[in-house]
Amino acid sequence: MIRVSGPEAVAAVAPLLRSSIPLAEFPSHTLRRVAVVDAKSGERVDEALCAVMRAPRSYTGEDVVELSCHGSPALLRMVTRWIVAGGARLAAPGEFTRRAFLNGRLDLAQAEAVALLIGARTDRAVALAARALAGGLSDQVQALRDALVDVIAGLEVALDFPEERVGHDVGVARATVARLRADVERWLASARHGRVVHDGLTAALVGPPNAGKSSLLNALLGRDRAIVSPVPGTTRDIVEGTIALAGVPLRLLDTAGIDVPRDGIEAEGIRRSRRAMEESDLLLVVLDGSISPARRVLEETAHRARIVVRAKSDLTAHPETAALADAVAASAVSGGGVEALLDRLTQEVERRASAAGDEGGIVASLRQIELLESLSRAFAAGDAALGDAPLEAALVDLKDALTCAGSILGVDVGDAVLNHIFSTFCLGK
Ligand SMILES: Nc1nc2c(ncn2[C@@H]2O[C@H](COP(=O)(O)OP(=O)(O)OP(=O)(O)O)[C@@H](O)[C@H]2O)c(=O)[nH]1
Ligand SMILES: [Mg+2]
Repeated sequence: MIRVSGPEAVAAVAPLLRSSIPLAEFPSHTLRRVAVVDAKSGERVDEALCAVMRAPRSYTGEDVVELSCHGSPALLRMVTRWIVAGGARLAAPGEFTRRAFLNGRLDLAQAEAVALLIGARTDRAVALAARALAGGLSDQVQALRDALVDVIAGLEVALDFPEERVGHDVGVARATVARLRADVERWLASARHGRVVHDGLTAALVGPPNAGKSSLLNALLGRDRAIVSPVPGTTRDIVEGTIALAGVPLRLLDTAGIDVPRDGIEAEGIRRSRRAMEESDLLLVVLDGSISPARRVLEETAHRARIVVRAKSDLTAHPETAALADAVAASAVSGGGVEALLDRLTQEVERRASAAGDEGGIVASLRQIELLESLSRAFAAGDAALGDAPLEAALVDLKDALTCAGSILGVDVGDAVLNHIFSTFCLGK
């Protein structure tokens, strides 16, 4: 689809189209069949569907023409080139959404939700981003702003007319600030969980050589991803694959077995294993269940969030390994225990992704999360100042809070912030 936005959109596209009525007379928001022609030679290159959405009722708030062609990259390049020759220019990344924001069609939290929606990798991440796009966070922050403006105005009146007992009672103001702060804390917790749903988690399979790590990776992924062999030290590079558990992308990293390296290549492999461990949210410590447990790896990972796996559970278990508390037995050969391991993993993922389900769930950009944190700090300072400092001091903090809330919605944010946000979008969005 080729999208053209701006006051000259119709003029830029019209010369390329042949249709029963001229493009300029198309009723707004209706789809019509058109022929796309080379404006110079008049030769037909495609049959397309075309819609004109007139300002201000369009995505960008400007006149928008959308042309759905058959979609060969060569054809689209050609038609785009002709439209550019007709007076348009190529859009910058995220420029349509930026214009939508600048024209008041979306607030900044919603504009960022567009990027989150595009980047969503699971149904659950899509649902969270869609809610943010529909104004989930925006409505809450807008209501908070209104309440805060009310408190600030009341306190200012009280400050100006100290004798007359008008404006806000400090006790009432404090109660409101405490309530707003509690709201922000709740949103923050929710947004942090939402980030997990959006970004996903990483789990590394670690353990001694030959324990069955690569076989287990393949079993968990349900495909033959990593090389498996009876020779210890088969895996050297990190091999990865992603599965979705509870609607959260989980990146699995298969690593080189950790032992005393026999050569430089193994030493490098083990160095990479340790780096993968550091980068992971969770470890799957894989032990060969048929031999005595590898104490070294167990000790090294003792302080980490981990699931211990007794691999090769189809073989006779070694009594010491079988005695390990809370280990999950699994066999990549028979498939036994793999479901139970996936269930354990799902529980771990679910615990990090949501404390109380997605009810009222929020996914926010990192920028929004930082602003929510600043907002919470400003409320804490404001609350303390309302307790024992002059009103002026509390007002400074509450006005800081107001600025943070405004920034989430895009009030008075500068070009630098907008450039940063929209540069992360893809072209055409
Ligand atoms: N019986 C049985 N053998 C297994 C099982 N899983 C792996 N093996 C065998 O154990 C050997 C090592 O398996 P890998 O998956 O390559 O082990 P690894 O931990 O990735 O080994 P390195 O990459 O060398 O550290 C291979 O011969 C596998 O066929 C299992 O569940 N049951
Ligand atoms: Mg391996």
